[in-house]
Amino acid sequence: MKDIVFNLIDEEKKRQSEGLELIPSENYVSADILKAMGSILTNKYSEGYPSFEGIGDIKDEWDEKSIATKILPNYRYYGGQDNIDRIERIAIDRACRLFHADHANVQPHSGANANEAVYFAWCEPGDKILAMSLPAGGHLTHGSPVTRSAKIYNFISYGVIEDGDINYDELEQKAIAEQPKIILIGYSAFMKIPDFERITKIAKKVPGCLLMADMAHVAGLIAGGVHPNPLDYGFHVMTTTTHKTLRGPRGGLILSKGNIASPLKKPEKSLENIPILIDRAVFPGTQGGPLEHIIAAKAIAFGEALKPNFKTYAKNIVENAKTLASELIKLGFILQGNGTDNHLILIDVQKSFGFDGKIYEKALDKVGLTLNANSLPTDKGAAFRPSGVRLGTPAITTRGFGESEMKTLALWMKQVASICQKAKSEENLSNFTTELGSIHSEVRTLATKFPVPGIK
Ligand code: DSN
Repeated sequence: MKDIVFNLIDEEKKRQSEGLELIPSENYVSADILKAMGSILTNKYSEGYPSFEGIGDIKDEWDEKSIATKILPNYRYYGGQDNIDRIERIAIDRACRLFHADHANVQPHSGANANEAVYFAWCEPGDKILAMSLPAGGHLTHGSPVTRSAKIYNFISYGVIEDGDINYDELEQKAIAEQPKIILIGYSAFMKIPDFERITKIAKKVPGCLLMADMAHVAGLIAGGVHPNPLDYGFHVMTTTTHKTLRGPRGGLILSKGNIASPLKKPEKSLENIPILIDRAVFPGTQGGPLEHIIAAKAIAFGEALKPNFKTYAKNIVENAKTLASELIKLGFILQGNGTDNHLILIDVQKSFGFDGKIYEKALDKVGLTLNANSLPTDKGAAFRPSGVRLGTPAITTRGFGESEMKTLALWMKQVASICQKAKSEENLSNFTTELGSIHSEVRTLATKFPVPGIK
């Protein structure tokens, strides 16, 4: 008999096919990626790292450059690794080529694990880390007091200025005054392009400071060449998730510049040794057995991102976001930063329409448009009832949406906002079932014209 879980998976397939995913950190993976994730590679234990010996015989047909030839001793704790080693080496090599890194650790289970491993690789308990604050658009793992890292390290935060850009003066002043061990540039609700050159100059005033970028949100834009790559500007480390704009399986990745050496020998703590310090911090420092079925799927995703058509995808994500932002503005929406330079849009719902982001999120859910309520830099209230909502275009761009669909989407969003204005509360939305239902059926009709990859 079919396990009830499969019924729920079928329901979720229906939800994803018939609705539109606007959460900026979500995307739809290819059928190949799904196949690798569901493969027998999950049966294997592979603690440790692969060597690069004999890698020369693996080559991508679309790329003339040969696969990395760095030789490392094999460092696995279990036998039977021949195939796994080859798969992980392909993932490492493709990640390095994609992001211009000297080294890649493809084992972090998530972005949070990736960040924690970098802190562990470079800092001692109590050391200072300078990062963007959560309300300004930073991430939980960048020092929110509810996290384990915040109990171990001493996080200091910088914010944003009114136009939504990083407060570079504050960043510089705090970097010089506090002399942190890490300066971290990263965010989950920030619509500008960081000035990496300026940040590198600031970091020169902090000797021995590790420059780290958490590019989880924009990694796909970097890979597609429509966003600068911090590793090209002197950053030492870049962490990312693999499932957002990068469109791979759910997981983490750490890219670094520096010397590649054996993870077996504990190296001196120096910026040149960062790759090896990171490898040791991931395993055995903070994780056990790697998820090789996910690593295989990461390798496939990096391969997809190295192909020329990924550049078109990345360009379309940004174009769609800019179109959607300007259509929303025309319809009376007030946006944080007055628009976007990447894939992400933050609407000040309170200022635009006089109700909070949670009501709007719930109402949009009822018409098959999924996004999330989000705090704004100016929010003082509870995180559960923030003033804004956050949305983005990576997933709908994967489905093939373009300019005309962005205009339709903006109109639906305005119609739902007008319903919320009349309803005034979440409970009262039930009085508007007919209006919401009619928008829902329009959403469903459009959505089903643009199939989700991997869903038959
Ligand atoms: N949860 C992710 C996001 O939605 O931005 C960040 O980890």
